[in-house]
Amino acid sequence: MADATTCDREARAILAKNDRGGYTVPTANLYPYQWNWDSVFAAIGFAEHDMDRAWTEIETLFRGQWSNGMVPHILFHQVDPGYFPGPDVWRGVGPIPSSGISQPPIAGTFVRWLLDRNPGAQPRARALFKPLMDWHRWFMTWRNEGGAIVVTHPWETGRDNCPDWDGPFAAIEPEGVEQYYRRDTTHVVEEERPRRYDYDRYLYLVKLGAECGWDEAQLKDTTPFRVADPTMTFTLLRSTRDLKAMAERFKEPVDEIDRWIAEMEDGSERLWNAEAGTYDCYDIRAGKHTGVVSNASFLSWYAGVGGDRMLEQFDRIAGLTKYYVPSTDPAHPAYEPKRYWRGPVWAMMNMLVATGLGEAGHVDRAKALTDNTRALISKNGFAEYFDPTNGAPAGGRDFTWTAAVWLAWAS
Ligand code: 9YW
Repeated sequence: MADATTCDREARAILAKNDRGGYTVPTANLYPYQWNWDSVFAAIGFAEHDMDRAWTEIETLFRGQWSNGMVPHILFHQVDPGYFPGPDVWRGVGPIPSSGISQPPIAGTFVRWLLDRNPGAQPRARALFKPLMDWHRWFMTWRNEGGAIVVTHPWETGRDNCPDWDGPFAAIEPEGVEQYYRRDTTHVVEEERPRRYDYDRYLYLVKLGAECGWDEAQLKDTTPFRVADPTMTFTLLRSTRDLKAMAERFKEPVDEIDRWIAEMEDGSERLWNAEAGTYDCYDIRAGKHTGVVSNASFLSWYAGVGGDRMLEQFDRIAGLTKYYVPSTDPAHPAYEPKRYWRGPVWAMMNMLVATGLGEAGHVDRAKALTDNTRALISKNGFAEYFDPTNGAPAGGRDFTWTAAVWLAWAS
């Protein structure tokens, strides 16, 4: 087990190593581009020792914003053949080659977080305020199903192969997907990555979007995959609350923001699966809940909804494995402790969950979760994710967001 000072040093070195000049990659080789929410986590890591660099990370991300307000999940600043699917497959239509979908909108929350720590940078936060509003408006216009926020691709939630997609995917026949060559499994062992079955469907959905030029109006009617998701709904709701706080500070109007908050507070109820006693996904096409307790279910405190509805589930799951929160409930039949979002622990999700718990007054649980995650990292390194049963590192190594949350916790 490395001591805290050694870990701090290592974490800073990882951010420096993954810095490509104005933006960081999640990790070399496996993910050689700028990812949306990874960059926001990178920013709070940089904030520990370099505030200017922290702001730049988010500013670079917003340089890729589309004219309709969408901020893409990947920006392909420089083509790298080590990653598939690249810009030629996605055919994004923004100012920088990009994917055609978004990612969990945590930027508003962490722009406010940076501003609180660095009030002198108010002009930089102000310059980001309108782009943030435009992005939120894009979600509320195109991805709003009665106040629950939907995704049109699993990659959009950042929880690529979680069992929530098993039902919606079973209804999809991935016709017309050309032969392809995966690169991810040349970097990471297959057992820790999504299956071929999932990749076929990921690519099918990319093909559908690219073929219509990522026309949201058309996709809304035609895509077979339209699923309301707790990661998106809860991060957007939380980020909208933070936008409101900034609007008040900047003396900007808040009426539209208030409407969004009210809508999403109502919409969160659509994600409450009373039968299973959890927040989960809701498959709009099939008209049913997905029935999975995931680490995203516990973002309800972070969003400020549901009171302590999830507390019993939280305590049950926290007691099942040595390290928590596993991305899928270990009691679920689809749980696999090493396979990506089907079981492993993700440090950055834990940071969001712990933030919500702490704010809701569950300070002891927030501290226990943070301590558990810090012990996991100091014993096993800055991996992309970890096996909850024994902490074994999995996926990519020297990972930006694991290093970043370590530093954010330390600062
Ligand atoms: C993809 C970069 C991304 C994360 C996601 C994670 C994975 C792969 O890697 O996605 O192609 O988007 O699931 O949360 O942002 O670290």
